[in-house]
Amino acid sequence: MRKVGYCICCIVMCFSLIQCGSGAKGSHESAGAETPVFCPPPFDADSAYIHIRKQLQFGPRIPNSQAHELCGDYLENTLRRFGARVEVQRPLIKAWDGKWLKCRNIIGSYNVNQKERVLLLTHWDCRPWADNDPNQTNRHRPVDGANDGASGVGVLLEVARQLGMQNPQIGVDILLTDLEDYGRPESGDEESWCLGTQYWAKNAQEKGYKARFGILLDMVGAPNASFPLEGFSMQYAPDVVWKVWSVGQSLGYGQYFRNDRLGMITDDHVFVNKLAGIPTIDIIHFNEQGFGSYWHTSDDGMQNISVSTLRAVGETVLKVIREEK
Ligand code: AHN
Ligand code: ZN
Repeated sequence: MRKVGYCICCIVMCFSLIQCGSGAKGSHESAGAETPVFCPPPFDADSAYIHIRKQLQFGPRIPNSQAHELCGDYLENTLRRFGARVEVQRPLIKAWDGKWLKCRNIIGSYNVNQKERVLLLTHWDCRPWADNDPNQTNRHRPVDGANDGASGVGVLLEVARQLGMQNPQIGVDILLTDLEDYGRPESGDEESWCLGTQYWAKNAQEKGYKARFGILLDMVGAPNASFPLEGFSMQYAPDVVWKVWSVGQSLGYGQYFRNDRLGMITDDHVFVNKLAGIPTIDIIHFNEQGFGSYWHTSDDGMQNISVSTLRAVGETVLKVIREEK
């Protein structure tokens, strides 16, 4: 009985070594049969989930709060721990209500000397007001931002961990932007949103920073999420949309990466396109009914985060990166 088990184990191991070996690239390739073969680790969606929960444990990450300060430290340290070179921008920015906000954009970079680069971004701040809450008394309270904020960060931290274990061929910059969600409600004042990204993009333009393309993640954790072809993404970067959507669909995630066009959403990618000139798309959950019933309410907690959705987005983004040469 024991022997049989051992043999089956051997066969499985040999088979997986052969499989990994055939796909292996780079420095591990050349050697003979006894050399260990490096198997690229897949995206771990549970790890992304834990990173979301961790952010929520600080409390709402609203500007000028202690939770925001401590979570910012955690994000910087985590990117460093995952092998990124970390740079931080900390400007003071005046918001539409006249308040001065302590902005913190966090940039984690891989392959810093590589000229060819891809930009991945997501906002990490929380909206200070749950202004869509059905309960009037909740509307002046901050949101917990599990989906709206923490989900994109959770996915990109796990992407970072994977890139730290196996370097991509292309350079990658992971930008965690601040002050996205401080926008003036129902005002049409588009510039009151995405303050951190506006600052980053102006600076990038001045410094001559370039990337082949950018991918924004926003609200990528909802159960049965739907990511339609968003209008600004299709206007500025249709090729990037099709590249990402076809990878997502080839991995079997066509129920998330829908093929229909819907809406135009003012989000961080608009400012990266307009101000920095980098063709950038938005993977954002919405449908004909909007961004979900819990959007900007007190119900945006872990109960509305699905590991399956995180996996679909994370595997897709990581595969897009690995395929860039
Ligand atoms: C507007 O509501 C103008 N844009 C949506 C951007 C957003 C808010 N993403 C998350 N929260
Ligand atoms: Zn929001």
